[in-house]
Amino acid sequence: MSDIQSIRTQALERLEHLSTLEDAQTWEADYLGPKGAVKLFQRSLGSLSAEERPAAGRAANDLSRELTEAFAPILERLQAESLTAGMASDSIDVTLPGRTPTVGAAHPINAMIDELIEIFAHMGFQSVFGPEVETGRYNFDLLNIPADHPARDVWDTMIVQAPNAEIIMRTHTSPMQARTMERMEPPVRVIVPGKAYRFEAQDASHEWQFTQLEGLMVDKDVRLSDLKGVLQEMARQLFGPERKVRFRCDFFPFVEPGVDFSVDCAVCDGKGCRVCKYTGWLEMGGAGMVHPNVLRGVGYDPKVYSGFAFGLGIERIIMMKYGVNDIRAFQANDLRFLERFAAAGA
Ligand code: FA5
Repeated sequence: MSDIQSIRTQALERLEHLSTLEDAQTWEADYLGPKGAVKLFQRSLGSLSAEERPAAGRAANDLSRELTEAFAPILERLQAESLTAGMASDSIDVTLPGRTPTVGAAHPINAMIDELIEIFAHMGFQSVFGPEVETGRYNFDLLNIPADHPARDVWDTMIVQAPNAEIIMRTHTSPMQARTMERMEPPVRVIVPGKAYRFEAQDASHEWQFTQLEGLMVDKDVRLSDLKGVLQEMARQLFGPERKVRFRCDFFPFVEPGVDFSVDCAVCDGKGCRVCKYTGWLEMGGAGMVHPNVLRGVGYDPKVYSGFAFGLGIERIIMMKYGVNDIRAFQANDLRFLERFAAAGA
Protein backbone atom coordinates (compact mmCIF):
# COMPACT_ATOMS: atom_id res chain seq x y z
CA MET A 1 0.00 0.00 0.00
CA SER A 2 2.92 2.34 0.57
CA ASP A 3 3.65 1.85 -3.18
CA ILE A 4 0.32 3.23 -4.23
CA GLN A 5 0.72 6.20 -1.87
CA SER A 6 4.04 7.13 -3.40
CA ILE A 7 2.64 6.72 -6.97
CA ARG A 8 -0.21 9.11 -6.04
CA THR A 9 2.07 11.72 -4.45
CA GLN A 10 4.47 11.68 -7.36
CA ALA A 11 1.73 11.75 -10.03
CA LEU A 12 -0.12 14.69 -8.45
CA GLU A 13 3.12 16.54 -7.91
CA ARG A 14 4.11 16.17 -11.62
CA LEU A 15 0.59 17.00 -12.76
CA GLU A 16 0.84 20.42 -11.18
CA HIS A 17 3.90 21.27 -13.25
CA LEU A 18 2.73 20.15 -16.67
CA SER A 19 3.28 23.03 -19.10
CA THR A 20 3.14 21.55 -22.61
CA LEU A 21 0.99 19.08 -24.49
CA GLU A 22 4.01 16.80 -24.91
CA ASP A 23 4.56 16.80 -21.11
CA ALA A 24 0.91 15.89 -20.65
CA GLN A 25 1.15 12.97 -23.07
CA THR A 26 4.25 11.66 -21.28
CA TRP A 27 2.52 11.99 -17.91
CA GLU A 28 -0.55 10.11 -19.16
CA ALA A 29 1.61 7.29 -20.47
CA ASP A 30 3.60 7.14 -17.20
CA TYR A 31 0.56 6.83 -14.91
CA LEU A 32 -2.63 5.94 -16.77
CA GLY A 33 -1.31 4.23 -19.90
CA PRO A 34 -1.24 0.40 -20.38
CA LYS A 35 2.35 0.37 -19.12
CA GLY A 36 1.77 3.15 -16.60
CA ALA A 37 2.44 2.91 -12.84
CA VAL A 38 -1.23 2.36 -11.89
CA LYS A 39 -1.64 -0.53 -14.37
CA LEU A 40 1.61 -2.14 -13.24
CA PHE A 41 0.45 -1.87 -9.65
CA GLN A 42 -2.89 -3.53 -10.53
CA ARG A 43 -1.03 -6.32 -12.26
CA SER A 44 1.09 -6.90 -9.18
CA LEU A 45 -1.97 -7.46 -6.97
CA GLY A 46 -1.70 -11.19 -7.57
CA SER A 47 1.45 -11.34 -5.48
CA LEU A 48 -0.36 -9.97 -2.40
CA SER A 49 -1.98 -12.09 0.26
CA ALA A 50 -5.68 -12.77 0.00
CA GLU A 51 -6.35 -10.40 2.94
CA GLU A 52 -4.40 -7.50 1.47
CA ARG A 53 -5.67 -7.86 -2.10
CA PRO A 54 -9.24 -6.35 -1.92
CA ALA A 55 -8.19 -3.15 -0.19
CA ALA A 56 -5.19 -2.73 -2.50
CA GLY A 57 -7.42 -3.32 -5.57
CA ARG A 58 -9.93 -0.72 -4.40
CA ALA A 59 -7.15 1.75 -3.70
CA ALA A 60 -5.75 1.22 -7.21
CA ASN A 61 -9.19 1.83 -8.79
CA ASP A 62 -9.74 4.94 -6.67
CA LEU A 63 -6.35 6.28 -7.69
CA SER A 64 -6.99 5.58 -11.37
CA ARG A 65 -10.30 7.52 -11.18
CA GLU A 66 -8.76 10.38 -9.18
CA LEU A 67 -5.86 10.84 -11.59
CA THR A 68 -8.12 10.64 -14.68
CA GLU A 69 -10.41 13.33 -13.26
CA ALA A 70 -7.53 15.60 -12.24
CA PHE A 71 -5.82 15.17 -15.60
CA ALA A 72 -8.83 15.96 -17.86
CA PRO A 73 -9.08 19.76 -17.32
CA ILE A 74 -5.30 20.14 -17.49
CA LEU A 75 -5.16 18.27 -20.81
CA GLU A 76 -7.98 20.42 -22.18
CA ARG A 77 -6.21 23.65 -21.23
CA LEU A 78 -2.89 22.55 -22.76
CA GLN A 79 -4.60 21.45 -26.01
CA ALA A 80 -6.28 24.86 -26.36
CA GLU A 81 -2.98 26.67 -25.68
CA SER A 82 -1.17 24.57 -28.26
CA LEU A 83 -3.82 25.31 -30.91
CA THR A 84 -3.59 29.08 -30.36
CA ALA A 85 0.20 28.99 -30.46
CA GLY A 86 0.11 27.03 -33.75
CA MET A 87 -2.23 29.53 -35.37
CA ALA A 88 -0.07 32.45 -34.34
CA SER A 89 3.19 30.91 -35.54
CA ASP A 90 2.51 29.14 -38.81
CA SER A 91 -0.75 30.24 -40.37
CA ILE A 92 -2.25 33.62 -41.33
CA ASP A 93 -1.04 36.99 -40.20
CA VAL A 94 -4.39 38.71 -40.03
CA THR A 95 -2.77 42.11 -39.75
CA LEU A 96 -1.24 41.94 -43.28
CA PRO A 97 -3.09 44.03 -45.90
CA GLY A 98 -4.95 41.82 -48.42
CA ARG A 99 -3.81 41.32 -52.00
CA THR A 100 -5.93 43.34 -54.41
CA PRO A 101 -7.18 41.09 -57.21
CA THR A 102 -6.43 42.32 -60.73
CA VAL A 103 -9.63 43.58 -62.28
CA GLY A 104 -9.93 43.84 -66.04
CA ALA A 105 -11.35 46.86 -67.83
CA ALA A 106 -12.60 47.63 -71.31
CA HIS A 107 -9.91 48.55 -73.85
CA PRO A 108 -9.86 52.36 -74.29
CA ILE A 109 -11.11 52.00 -77.87
CA ASN A 110 -14.08 49.86 -76.80
CA ALA A 111 -14.77 52.20 -73.89
CA MET A 112 -14.82 55.17 -76.29
CA ILE A 113 -17.11 53.30 -78.70
CA ASP A 114 -19.53 52.71 -75.80
CA GLU A 115 -19.35 56.40 -74.90
CA LEU A 116 -20.08 57.44 -78.50
CA ILE A 117 -22.96 54.96 -78.83
CA GLU A 118 -24.48 56.48 -75.71
CA ILE A 119 -24.04 60.08 -76.91
CA PHE A 120 -25.61 59.36 -80.30
CA ALA A 121 -28.39 57.23 -78.84
CA HIS A 122 -29.58 60.34 -77.01
CA MET A 123 -29.77 62.10 -80.38
CA GLY A 124 -31.84 59.27 -81.88
CA PHE A 125 -29.06 57.40 -83.72
CA GLN A 126 -29.05 53.63 -83.74
CA SER A 127 -25.79 51.67 -83.92
CA VAL A 128 -25.12 49.22 -86.75
CA PHE A 129 -22.09 47.08 -87.51
CA GLY A 130 -20.77 45.85 -90.82
CA PRO A 131 -18.20 43.53 -92.43
CA GLU A 132 -14.50 44.39 -92.29
CA VAL A 133 -13.87 42.41 -95.46
CA GLU A 134 -15.65 44.33 -98.19
CA THR A 135 -16.29 44.36 -101.88
CA GLY A 136 -15.04 47.17 -104.13
CA ARG A 137 -18.70 47.88 -104.90
CA TYR A 138 -19.52 49.03 -101.35
CA ASN A 139 -16.12 50.41 -100.40
CA PHE A 140 -15.79 52.48 -103.62
CA ASP A 141 -18.36 52.16 -106.43
CA LEU A 142 -21.52 52.94 -104.47
CA LEU A 143 -19.63 55.80 -102.82
CA ASN A 144 -19.28 57.52 -106.16
CA ILE A 145 -15.67 56.37 -106.62
CA PRO A 146 -15.58 54.50 -109.94
CA ALA A 147 -12.71 52.16 -110.80
CA ASP A 148 -10.76 54.76 -112.76
CA HIS A 149 -11.28 57.60 -110.29
CA PRO A 150 -8.00 59.06 -108.97
CA ALA A 151 -9.54 59.40 -105.49
CA ARG A 152 -9.36 55.60 -105.21
CA ASP A 153 -5.59 55.93 -104.82
CA VAL A 154 -6.03 58.01 -101.67
CA TRP A 155 -7.14 54.91 -99.79
CA ASP A 156 -4.15 52.61 -99.47
CA THR A 157 -6.14 49.47 -99.95
CA MET A 158 -5.29 46.01 -98.62
CA ILE A 159 -6.37 43.48 -101.18
CA VAL A 160 -7.74 40.15 -99.94
CA GLN A 161 -8.47 38.65 -103.32
CA ALA A 162 -6.32 39.57 -106.32
CA PRO A 163 -6.13 40.12 -109.24
CA ASN A 164 -9.17 42.34 -109.75
CA ALA A 165 -9.10 43.74 -106.19
CA GLU A 166 -12.79 43.15 -105.74
CA ILE A 167 -12.45 41.76 -102.19
CA ILE A 168 -10.58 44.09 -99.86
CA MET A 169 -10.20 45.04 -96.20
CA ARG A 170 -12.49 48.03 -95.87
CA THR A 171 -10.52 51.25 -95.92
CA HIS A 172 -13.19 53.18 -93.98
CA THR A 173 -16.57 52.58 -92.37
CA SER A 174 -18.33 54.46 -95.21
CA PRO A 175 -19.34 51.25 -97.09
CA MET A 176 -21.96 50.88 -94.38
CA GLN A 177 -23.69 53.99 -95.78
CA ALA A 178 -24.91 52.09 -98.84
CA ARG A 179 -25.43 48.83 -96.97
CA THR A 180 -27.66 50.59 -94.43
CA MET A 181 -29.65 52.59 -96.98
CA GLU A 182 -30.26 49.46 -99.04
CA ARG A 183 -31.87 47.84 -96.03
CA MET A 184 -33.85 50.81 -94.71
CA GLU A 185 -36.32 53.39 -95.89
CA PRO A 186 -35.75 56.97 -94.69
CA PRO A 187 -35.65 58.36 -92.09
CA VAL A 188 -32.19 56.85 -91.51
CA ARG A 189 -30.19 57.81 -88.45
CA VAL A 190 -27.28 55.45 -87.76
CA ILE A 191 -23.75 55.38 -86.47
CA VAL A 192 -21.27 52.66 -87.42
CA PRO A 193 -18.33 52.03 -85.12
CA GLY A 194 -15.71 49.63 -86.45
CA LYS A 195 -12.25 48.80 -87.71
CA ALA A 196 -10.74 50.09 -90.94
CA TYR A 197 -7.52 49.01 -92.68
CA ARG A 198 -5.04 50.84 -94.87
CA PHE A 199 -1.74 49.78 -96.33
CA GLU A 200 0.24 52.68 -95.02
CA ALA A 201 3.39 53.42 -93.08
CA GLN A 202 2.84 53.60 -89.35
CA ASP A 203 3.79 56.72 -87.44
CA ALA A 204 2.65 58.51 -84.28
CA SER A 205 -0.74 59.33 -85.81
CA HIS A 206 -1.24 56.58 -88.43
CA GLU A 207 -1.92 52.88 -87.98
CA TRP A 208 -2.55 50.23 -90.62
CA GLN A 209 -5.56 49.12 -88.56
CA PHE A 210 -7.58 51.81 -86.82
CA THR A 211 -11.13 52.50 -85.73
CA GLN A 212 -13.68 54.86 -87.21
CA LEU A 213 -17.12 56.08 -86.35
CA GLU A 214 -19.36 56.64 -89.33
CA GLY A 215 -22.53 58.70 -89.02
CA LEU A 216 -25.41 58.89 -91.49
CA MET A 217 -28.69 60.75 -91.38
CA VAL A 218 -31.10 60.80 -94.35
CA ASP A 219 -34.58 62.27 -94.36
CA LYS A 220 -36.58 65.03 -96.01
CA ASP A 221 -34.97 68.46 -95.52
CA VAL A 222 -31.77 67.41 -93.80
CA ARG A 223 -29.31 70.31 -94.01
CA LEU A 224 -25.68 71.13 -93.35
CA SER A 225 -26.80 72.99 -90.22
CA ASP A 226 -28.16 69.66 -88.87
CA LEU A 227 -24.74 68.10 -89.39
CA LYS A 228 -23.14 71.01 -87.60
CA GLY A 229 -25.56 70.76 -84.68
CA VAL A 230 -25.06 67.01 -84.25
CA LEU A 231 -21.25 67.23 -84.33
CA GLN A 232 -21.25 70.25 -82.04
CA GLU A 233 -23.34 68.32 -79.52
CA MET A 234 -21.01 65.31 -79.80
CA ALA A 235 -17.98 67.55 -79.14
CA ARG A 236 -19.67 69.16 -76.14
CA GLN A 237 -20.52 65.78 -74.64
CA LEU A 238 -17.05 64.39 -75.28
CA PHE A 239 -14.88 67.35 -74.40
CA GLY A 240 -17.04 69.73 -72.36
CA PRO A 241 -19.75 72.38 -72.84
CA GLU A 242 -17.39 75.12 -74.08
CA ARG A 243 -16.21 73.29 -77.22
CA LYS A 244 -16.68 74.77 -80.70
CA VAL A 245 -16.71 72.94 -84.05
CA ARG A 246 -15.04 74.24 -87.20
CA PHE A 247 -15.79 73.15 -90.78
CA ARG A 248 -13.51 73.76 -93.73
CA CYS A 249 -14.00 72.73 -97.35
CA ASP A 250 -12.63 69.32 -98.21
CA PHE A 251 -13.17 66.78 -100.93
CA PHE A 252 -14.67 63.31 -100.61
CA PRO A 253 -16.35 61.88 -103.74
CA PHE A 254 -19.37 60.69 -101.74
CA VAL A 255 -20.36 64.06 -100.27
CA GLU A 256 -21.22 67.43 -101.79
CA PRO A 257 -20.32 69.81 -100.26
CA GLY A 258 -17.56 68.05 -98.34
CA VAL A 259 -15.88 69.36 -95.21
CA ASP A 260 -13.28 68.41 -92.68
CA PHE A 261 -14.28 69.16 -89.15
CA SER A 262 -12.24 70.12 -86.13
CA VAL A 263 -12.92 70.85 -82.50
CA ASP A 264 -11.22 73.71 -80.69
CA CYS A 265 -8.50 72.32 -78.47
CA ALA A 266 -9.75 71.48 -74.96
CA VAL A 267 -6.20 71.38 -73.59
CA CYS A 268 -5.39 75.06 -74.31
CA ASP A 269 -8.94 76.32 -74.87
CA GLY A 270 -8.11 77.12 -78.48
CA LYS A 271 -5.08 79.30 -77.67
CA GLY A 272 -2.53 76.93 -79.20
CA CYS A 273 -0.39 74.25 -77.54
CA ARG A 274 1.68 71.17 -78.34
CA VAL A 275 -1.38 68.87 -78.50
CA CYS A 276 -3.06 70.99 -81.24
CA LYS A 277 0.29 71.81 -82.86
CA TYR A 278 -0.26 75.49 -81.95
CA THR A 279 -3.28 75.84 -84.25
CA GLY A 280 -5.96 75.89 -81.53
CA TRP A 281 -7.92 73.22 -83.47
CA LEU A 282 -7.89 69.42 -83.52
CA GLU A 283 -9.00 67.69 -86.70
CA MET A 284 -11.43 64.85 -86.10
CA GLY A 285 -12.61 63.65 -89.49
CA GLY A 286 -14.44 64.22 -92.75
CA ALA A 287 -18.11 64.97 -93.35
CA GLY A 288 -20.59 66.49 -95.77
CA MET A 289 -23.97 66.22 -97.44
CA VAL A 290 -24.52 62.79 -99.00
CA HIS A 291 -23.83 63.04 -102.73
CA PRO A 292 -26.93 62.66 -104.98
CA ASN A 293 -25.17 59.84 -106.85
CA VAL A 294 -24.86 57.88 -103.58
CA LEU A 295 -28.57 58.36 -102.85
CA ARG A 296 -29.47 57.32 -106.39
CA GLY A 297 -27.20 54.27 -106.17
CA VAL A 298 -29.30 52.81 -103.35
CA GLY A 299 -32.62 53.79 -104.90
CA TYR A 300 -33.36 56.96 -102.91
CA ASP A 301 -34.69 59.95 -104.84
CA PRO A 302 -32.32 62.88 -104.22
CA LYS A 303 -35.14 65.31 -105.07
CA VAL A 304 -37.07 63.99 -102.07
CA TYR A 305 -34.36 63.06 -99.63
CA SER A 306 -31.16 64.66 -98.44
CA GLY A 307 -28.71 63.63 -95.78
CA PHE A 308 -25.38 64.13 -94.12
CA ALA A 309 -22.56 61.73 -93.35
CA PHE A 310 -19.41 61.94 -91.30
CA GLY A 311 -16.48 59.70 -90.46
CA LEU A 312 -14.05 60.23 -87.63
CA GLY A 313 -11.08 58.43 -86.16
CA ILE A 314 -11.81 57.00 -82.72
CA GLU A 315 -8.14 56.66 -81.70
CA ARG A 316 -7.65 60.33 -82.56
CA ILE A 317 -10.54 61.32 -80.25
CA ILE A 318 -9.02 59.34 -77.38
CA MET A 319 -5.62 60.89 -78.10
CA MET A 320 -7.14 64.36 -77.87
CA LYS A 321 -9.20 63.64 -74.80
CA TYR A 322 -6.45 61.95 -72.79
CA GLY A 323 -3.33 63.52 -74.30
CA VAL A 324 -1.97 60.30 -75.88
CA ASN A 325 0.84 61.26 -78.23
CA ASP A 326 1.42 57.99 -80.14
CA ILE A 327 -1.39 56.00 -81.77
CA ARG A 328 0.74 52.83 -81.73
CA ALA A 329 0.22 52.58 -77.96
CA PHE A 330 -3.34 51.31 -78.53
CA GLN A 331 -2.16 48.02 -79.95
CA ALA A 332 1.12 47.55 -78.10
CA ASN A 333 -0.58 45.69 -75.23
CA ASP A 334 1.46 47.53 -72.62
CA LEU A 335 -0.47 47.21 -69.35
CA ARG A 336 1.01 50.46 -68.01
CA PHE A 337 -0.76 52.30 -70.85
CA LEU A 338 -4.03 50.37 -70.59
CA GLU A 339 -4.22 50.70 -66.80
CA ARG A 340 -4.21 54.50 -67.12
CA PHE A 341 -7.62 54.27 -68.77
CA ALA A 342 -8.92 51.73 -66.28
CA ALA A 343 -7.97 54.14 -63.50
CA ALA A 344 -9.64 57.04 -65.36
CA GLY A 345 -12.80 54.92 -65.60
CA ALA A 346 -12.64 55.23 -69.37
C1 FA5 B 1 -12.61 58.88 -94.56
O1 FA5 B 1 -12.24 57.77 -94.22
C2 FA5 B 1 -14.02 59.13 -94.95
N1 FA5 B 1 -14.70 57.89 -95.10
C3 FA5 B 1 -14.69 60.02 -93.92
C4 FA5 B 1 -16.02 60.55 -94.38
C5 FA5 B 1 -17.18 59.87 -94.04
C6 FA5 B 1 -16.09 61.73 -95.14
C7 FA5 B 1 -18.41 60.35 -94.46
C8 FA5 B 1 -17.30 62.20 -95.55
C9 FA5 B 1 -18.47 61.52 -95.21
P1 FA5 B 1 -10.34 60.04 -93.96
O2 FA5 B 1 -9.47 59.18 -94.78
O3 FA5 B 1 -9.97 61.47 -93.83
O4 FA5 B 1 -11.85 59.99 -94.47
O5 FA5 B 1 -10.41 59.39 -92.49
C10 FA5 B 1 -11.28 59.91 -91.50
C11 FA5 B 1 -10.58 59.90 -90.14
O6 FA5 B 1 -10.12 58.59 -89.86
C12 FA5 B 1 -9.33 60.75 -90.10
O7 FA5 B 1 -9.63 62.12 -89.81
C13 FA5 B 1 -8.58 60.14 -88.97
O8 FA5 B 1 -9.09 60.58 -87.73
C14 FA5 B 1 -8.90 58.68 -89.14
N2 FA5 B 1 -7.83 57.99 -89.87
C15 FA5 B 1 -7.66 57.92 -91.21
N3 FA5 B 1 -6.56 57.20 -91.51
C16 FA5 B 1 -6.02 56.79 -90.34
C17 FA5 B 1 -4.89 56.00 -89.98
N4 FA5 B 1 -4.09 55.45 -90.88
N5 FA5 B 1 -4.65 55.79 -88.67
C18 FA5 B 1 -5.47 56.32 -87.72
N6 FA5 B 1 -6.56 57.06 -87.99
C19 FA5 B 1 -6.84 57.30 -89.29
